[in-house]
Amino acid sequence: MLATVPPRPGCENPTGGKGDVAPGQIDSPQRRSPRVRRLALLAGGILLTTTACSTEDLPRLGMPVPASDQAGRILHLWQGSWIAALAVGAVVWGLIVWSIIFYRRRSAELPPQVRFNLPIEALYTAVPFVIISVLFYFVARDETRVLKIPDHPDQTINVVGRQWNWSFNYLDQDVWDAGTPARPVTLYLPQGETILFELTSPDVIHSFWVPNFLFKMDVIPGRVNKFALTPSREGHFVGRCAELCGVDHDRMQFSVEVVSRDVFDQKMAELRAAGQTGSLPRGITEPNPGSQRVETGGEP
Ligand SMILES: [Cu+2]
Repeated sequence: MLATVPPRPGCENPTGGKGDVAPGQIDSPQRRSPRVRRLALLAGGILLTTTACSTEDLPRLGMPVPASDQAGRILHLWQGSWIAALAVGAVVWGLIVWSIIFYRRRSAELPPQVRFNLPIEALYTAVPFVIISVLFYFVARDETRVLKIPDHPDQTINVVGRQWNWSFNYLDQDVWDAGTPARPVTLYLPQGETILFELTSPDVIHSFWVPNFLFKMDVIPGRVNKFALTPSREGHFVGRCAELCGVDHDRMQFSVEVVSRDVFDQKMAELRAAGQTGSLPRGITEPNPGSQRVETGGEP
Protein backbone atom coordinates (compact mmCIF):
# COMPACT_ATOMS: atom_id res chain seq x y z
CA MET A 1 0.00 0.00 0.00
CA LEU A 2 1.38 3.35 -0.96
CA ALA A 3 2.02 5.86 1.79
CA THR A 4 0.34 9.18 1.45
CA VAL A 5 2.75 12.11 1.31
CA PRO A 6 1.45 15.00 3.38
CA PRO A 7 1.25 18.24 1.43
CA ARG A 8 3.90 20.86 2.19
CA PRO A 9 2.85 24.18 3.66
CA GLY A 10 1.93 26.44 0.83
CA CYS A 11 1.25 23.54 -1.51
CA GLU A 12 -2.13 22.59 -0.16
CA ASN A 13 -3.88 24.05 -3.13
CA PRO A 14 -1.64 24.08 -6.17
CA THR A 15 -4.27 25.71 -8.26
CA GLY A 16 -4.63 28.88 -6.32
CA GLY A 17 -4.64 30.59 -2.94
CA LYS A 18 -0.98 30.93 -1.90
CA GLY A 19 0.59 31.21 -5.31
CA ASP A 20 0.97 34.59 -6.97
CA VAL A 21 -0.05 33.19 -10.33
CA ALA A 22 -3.59 32.32 -11.12
CA PRO A 23 -4.48 28.81 -12.20
CA GLY A 24 -3.90 28.05 -15.82
CA GLN A 25 -1.53 30.96 -16.32
CA ILE A 26 1.78 29.36 -15.34
CA ASP A 27 2.46 27.74 -18.66
CA SER A 28 0.11 29.71 -20.80
CA PRO A 29 1.61 31.00 -24.07
CA GLN A 30 0.30 34.45 -23.24
CA ARG A 31 2.56 34.70 -20.18
CA ARG A 32 5.48 32.84 -21.66
CA SER A 33 5.80 34.82 -24.88
CA PRO A 34 7.14 38.11 -23.35
CA ARG A 35 9.74 36.08 -21.45
CA VAL A 36 10.72 34.18 -24.57
CA ARG A 37 10.97 37.44 -26.47
CA ARG A 38 13.24 38.92 -23.79
CA LEU A 39 15.46 35.83 -23.88
CA ALA A 40 15.62 35.96 -27.66
CA LEU A 41 16.57 39.66 -27.54
CA LEU A 42 19.27 38.93 -24.96
CA ALA A 43 20.68 36.06 -27.04
CA GLY A 44 20.63 38.25 -30.14
CA GLY A 45 22.46 41.02 -28.27
CA ILE A 46 25.13 38.64 -27.10
CA LEU A 47 25.51 37.26 -30.61
CA LEU A 48 25.82 40.71 -32.13
CA THR A 49 28.29 41.83 -29.47
CA THR A 50 30.52 38.80 -29.79
CA THR A 51 30.53 38.73 -33.58
CA ALA A 52 31.35 42.44 -33.73
CA CYS A 53 34.61 41.76 -31.89
CA SER A 54 37.71 40.49 -33.61
CA THR A 55 39.69 37.63 -32.09
CA GLU A 56 42.33 40.16 -31.02
CA ASP A 57 39.75 41.64 -28.65
CA LEU A 58 39.11 38.30 -26.98
CA PRO A 59 41.04 37.27 -23.87
CA ARG A 60 43.93 34.88 -24.47
CA LEU A 61 42.64 32.56 -21.72
CA GLY A 62 46.02 31.68 -20.28
CA MET A 63 47.99 31.67 -23.52
CA PRO A 64 51.09 33.89 -23.73
CA VAL A 65 51.32 36.71 -26.25
CA PRO A 66 51.98 35.07 -29.63
CA ALA A 67 55.44 35.64 -31.11
CA SER A 68 55.24 33.83 -34.43
CA ASP A 69 53.10 33.96 -37.55
CA GLN A 70 51.76 30.47 -36.81
CA ALA A 71 50.96 31.21 -33.15
CA GLY A 72 48.02 33.46 -34.08
CA ARG A 73 46.25 30.55 -35.74
CA ILE A 74 46.81 28.36 -32.68
CA LEU A 75 45.50 31.11 -30.40
CA HIS A 76 42.35 31.45 -32.51
CA LEU A 77 41.80 27.70 -32.30
CA TRP A 78 42.18 27.89 -28.53
CA GLN A 79 39.74 30.81 -28.26
CA GLY A 80 37.25 29.12 -30.58
CA SER A 81 37.36 25.97 -28.47
CA TRP A 82 36.60 28.03 -25.38
CA ILE A 83 33.69 29.78 -27.11
CA ALA A 84 32.27 26.41 -28.15
CA ALA A 85 32.74 25.04 -24.62
CA LEU A 86 31.07 28.10 -23.07
CA ALA A 87 28.17 27.89 -25.52
CA VAL A 88 27.63 24.24 -24.62
CA GLY A 89 27.97 25.14 -20.95
CA ALA A 90 25.43 27.96 -21.28
CA VAL A 91 22.90 25.62 -22.91
CA VAL A 92 23.42 22.98 -20.21
CA TRP A 93 23.25 25.50 -17.37
CA GLY A 94 20.18 27.07 -18.98
CA LEU A 95 18.42 23.72 -19.24
CA ILE A 96 19.25 22.93 -15.62
CA VAL A 97 17.91 26.25 -14.37
CA TRP A 98 14.87 26.00 -16.64
CA SER A 99 14.11 22.50 -15.31
CA ILE A 100 14.55 23.63 -11.73
CA ILE A 101 12.17 26.56 -12.16
CA PHE A 102 9.49 25.24 -14.48
CA TYR A 103 9.43 21.63 -13.30
CA ARG A 104 9.77 22.24 -9.59
CA ARG A 105 7.48 20.31 -7.31
CA ARG A 106 4.10 21.95 -7.12
CA SER A 107 2.05 19.21 -5.47
CA ALA A 108 2.32 15.82 -3.87
CA GLU A 109 1.08 14.24 -7.05
CA LEU A 110 3.65 12.04 -8.78
CA PRO A 111 4.39 13.37 -12.28
CA PRO A 112 3.96 11.04 -15.27
CA GLN A 113 6.72 8.45 -15.27
CA VAL A 114 8.30 7.61 -18.64
CA ARG A 115 10.84 4.93 -19.44
CA PHE A 116 12.35 6.54 -22.52
CA ASN A 117 11.99 9.47 -24.88
CA LEU A 118 13.29 8.59 -28.29
CA PRO A 119 13.56 12.12 -29.78
CA ILE A 120 15.55 13.41 -26.81
CA GLU A 121 17.82 10.36 -26.73
CA ALA A 122 18.49 10.72 -30.45
CA LEU A 123 19.19 14.42 -29.90
CA TYR A 124 21.76 13.94 -27.14
CA THR A 125 23.47 11.29 -29.21
CA ALA A 126 23.61 13.39 -32.36
CA VAL A 127 24.55 16.76 -30.83
CA PRO A 128 27.88 15.60 -29.26
CA PHE A 129 28.75 13.94 -32.54
CA VAL A 130 28.20 17.23 -34.38
CA ILE A 131 30.25 19.15 -31.79
CA ILE A 132 33.15 16.70 -32.03
CA SER A 133 33.00 16.76 -35.83
CA VAL A 134 33.21 20.56 -35.93
CA LEU A 135 36.13 20.61 -33.45
CA PHE A 136 37.87 17.87 -35.41
CA TYR A 137 37.53 19.84 -38.64
CA PHE A 138 39.12 22.98 -37.23
CA VAL A 139 41.90 21.07 -35.44
CA ALA A 140 42.76 19.06 -38.56
CA ARG A 141 42.66 22.18 -40.76
CA ASP A 142 44.93 24.23 -38.49
CA GLU A 143 47.28 21.34 -37.72
CA THR A 144 47.81 20.77 -41.43
CA ARG A 145 48.69 24.42 -41.97
CA VAL A 146 50.87 24.82 -38.87
CA LEU A 147 52.88 21.69 -39.66
CA LYS A 148 53.39 22.58 -43.32
CA ILE A 149 57.08 22.36 -44.20
CA PRO A 150 58.21 25.14 -46.55
CA ASP A 151 60.17 24.23 -49.67
CA HIS A 152 62.71 26.99 -49.19
CA PRO A 153 63.14 28.03 -45.55
CA ASP A 154 65.38 31.02 -44.82
CA GLN A 155 67.24 29.18 -42.05
CA THR A 156 67.50 25.54 -41.04
CA ILE A 157 68.43 24.78 -37.44
CA ASN A 158 69.08 21.31 -36.06
CA VAL A 159 67.92 21.21 -32.44
CA VAL A 160 69.55 18.45 -30.40
CA GLY A 161 67.76 17.71 -27.15
CA ARG A 162 69.94 15.74 -24.77
CA GLN A 163 70.27 15.02 -21.09
CA TRP A 164 70.38 17.79 -19.84
CA ASN A 165 70.36 20.73 -22.18
CA TRP A 166 70.22 21.69 -25.84
CA SER A 167 72.55 22.07 -28.81
CA PHE A 168 71.72 24.16 -31.84
CA ASN A 169 73.35 23.55 -35.21
CA TYR A 170 72.77 26.54 -37.45
CA LEU A 171 73.09 24.51 -40.65
CA ASP A 172 72.93 27.42 -43.12
CA GLN A 173 75.43 29.42 -41.09
CA ASP A 174 77.74 26.44 -40.43
CA VAL A 175 78.07 27.25 -36.72
CA TRP A 176 76.80 25.64 -33.54
CA ASP A 177 76.15 26.47 -29.91
CA ALA A 178 75.49 24.17 -26.98
CA GLY A 179 74.32 24.60 -23.41
CA THR A 180 74.59 22.88 -20.07
CA PRO A 181 72.31 23.05 -17.02
CA ALA A 182 74.78 25.52 -15.47
CA ARG A 183 75.03 27.57 -18.68
CA PRO A 184 71.78 27.30 -20.61
CA VAL A 185 72.18 28.01 -24.30
CA THR A 186 70.58 30.89 -26.20
CA LEU A 187 68.89 30.32 -29.54
CA TYR A 188 69.09 33.30 -31.90
CA LEU A 189 66.42 33.69 -34.55
CA PRO A 190 66.11 36.43 -37.17
CA GLN A 191 62.74 38.15 -37.01
CA GLY A 192 60.51 37.70 -40.05
CA GLU A 193 62.46 34.80 -41.55
CA THR A 194 61.07 31.31 -41.93
CA ILE A 195 62.99 28.88 -39.75
CA LEU A 196 62.93 25.13 -40.33
CA PHE A 197 63.66 23.18 -37.14
CA GLU A 198 64.98 19.64 -37.30
CA LEU A 199 64.66 17.96 -33.92
CA THR A 200 66.92 15.07 -32.92
CA SER A 201 67.89 13.34 -29.69
CA PRO A 202 70.70 10.94 -28.82
CA ASP A 203 69.21 9.58 -25.61
CA VAL A 204 65.58 9.82 -24.54
CA ILE A 205 62.45 11.65 -25.62
CA HIS A 206 62.47 15.39 -24.97
CA SER A 207 60.10 18.09 -26.15
CA PHE A 208 61.14 21.40 -27.68
CA TRP A 209 58.87 24.11 -26.31
CA VAL A 210 58.88 27.88 -26.60
CA PRO A 211 55.65 28.99 -24.87
CA ASN A 212 55.36 32.24 -26.84
CA PHE A 213 55.33 30.27 -30.08
CA LEU A 214 52.30 28.39 -28.70
CA PHE A 215 53.89 25.24 -30.02
CA LYS A 216 55.91 22.27 -28.90
CA MET A 217 57.10 19.11 -30.58
CA ASP A 218 58.64 15.91 -29.24
CA VAL A 219 62.33 15.24 -29.84
CA ILE A 220 62.58 11.49 -30.35
CA PRO A 221 65.74 9.36 -30.58
CA GLY A 222 66.16 7.67 -33.94
CA ARG A 223 64.00 10.03 -35.96
CA VAL A 224 63.98 13.62 -37.20
CA ASN A 225 60.88 15.65 -36.36
CA LYS A 226 60.48 18.85 -38.34
CA PHE A 227 58.42 21.99 -38.14
CA ALA A 228 58.76 25.55 -39.36
CA LEU A 229 57.76 28.91 -38.02
CA THR A 230 58.37 32.59 -38.62
CA PRO A 231 59.16 34.72 -35.55
CA SER A 232 56.93 37.76 -35.81
CA ARG A 233 58.40 40.14 -33.24
CA GLU A 234 61.73 40.77 -31.63
CA GLY A 235 62.19 39.95 -27.97
CA HIS A 236 63.48 37.63 -25.31
CA PHE A 237 61.57 34.40 -24.70
CA VAL A 238 62.05 31.35 -22.55
CA GLY A 239 62.39 27.80 -23.81
CA ARG A 240 61.74 24.56 -21.97
CA CYS A 241 61.78 20.83 -22.29
CA ALA A 242 58.14 19.77 -22.07
CA GLU A 243 58.70 16.03 -21.68
CA LEU A 244 59.69 14.49 -18.36
CA CYS A 245 63.02 13.10 -19.53
CA GLY A 246 64.84 12.19 -16.33
CA VAL A 247 66.22 13.52 -13.09
CA ASP A 248 67.45 16.85 -14.48
CA HIS A 249 64.50 17.49 -16.74
CA ASP A 250 63.81 20.77 -14.94
CA ARG A 251 67.28 22.04 -15.86
CA MET A 252 66.72 21.72 -19.60
CA GLN A 253 66.07 25.40 -20.05
CA PHE A 254 67.18 27.72 -22.81
CA SER A 255 66.57 31.24 -24.04
CA VAL A 256 65.30 32.47 -27.37
CA GLU A 257 66.33 35.84 -28.73
CA VAL A 258 64.39 37.00 -31.77
CA VAL A 259 66.57 39.70 -33.28
CA SER A 260 67.02 41.73 -36.43
CA ARG A 261 68.95 40.22 -39.31
CA ASP A 262 71.97 42.41 -38.50
CA VAL A 263 72.15 41.23 -34.89
CA PHE A 264 71.64 37.64 -36.02
CA ASP A 265 74.59 37.93 -38.43
CA GLN A 266 76.69 39.44 -35.64
CA LYS A 267 75.85 36.55 -33.25
CA MET A 268 76.69 34.00 -35.93
CA ALA A 269 80.01 35.79 -36.51
CA GLU A 270 80.76 35.60 -32.77
CA LEU A 271 80.20 31.83 -32.78
CA ARG A 272 82.43 31.55 -35.84
CA ALA A 273 85.13 33.62 -34.14
CA ALA A 274 84.89 31.36 -31.08
CA GLY A 275 85.74 28.40 -33.29
CA GLN A 276 82.27 26.86 -33.11
CA THR A 277 82.10 26.10 -36.81
CA GLY A 278 80.61 23.08 -38.50
CA SER A 279 77.97 21.22 -36.54
CA LEU A 280 77.84 19.00 -33.51
CA PRO A 281 76.81 15.41 -34.10
CA ARG A 282 73.12 14.86 -33.83
CA GLY A 283 73.81 12.16 -31.25
CA ILE A 284 75.83 13.78 -28.46
CA THR A 285 76.70 11.33 -25.71
CA GLU A 286 79.54 12.92 -23.74
CA PRO A 287 78.82 14.07 -20.15
CA ASN A 288 77.74 17.64 -19.69
CA PRO A 289 80.61 19.51 -18.03
CA GLY A 290 78.35 22.09 -16.44
CA SER A 291 76.09 19.61 -14.66
CA GLN A 292 77.14 19.27 -11.05
CA ARG A 293 75.08 16.15 -10.61
CA VAL A 294 76.75 14.45 -13.57
CA GLU A 295 80.27 15.54 -12.55
CA THR A 296 79.99 14.15 -9.06
CA GLY A 297 78.07 11.11 -10.14
CA GLY A 298 75.80 11.68 -7.14
CA GLU A 299 72.19 10.79 -7.04
CA PRO A 300 69.70 13.58 -6.62
CU1 LIG B 1 64.12 16.86 -21.64
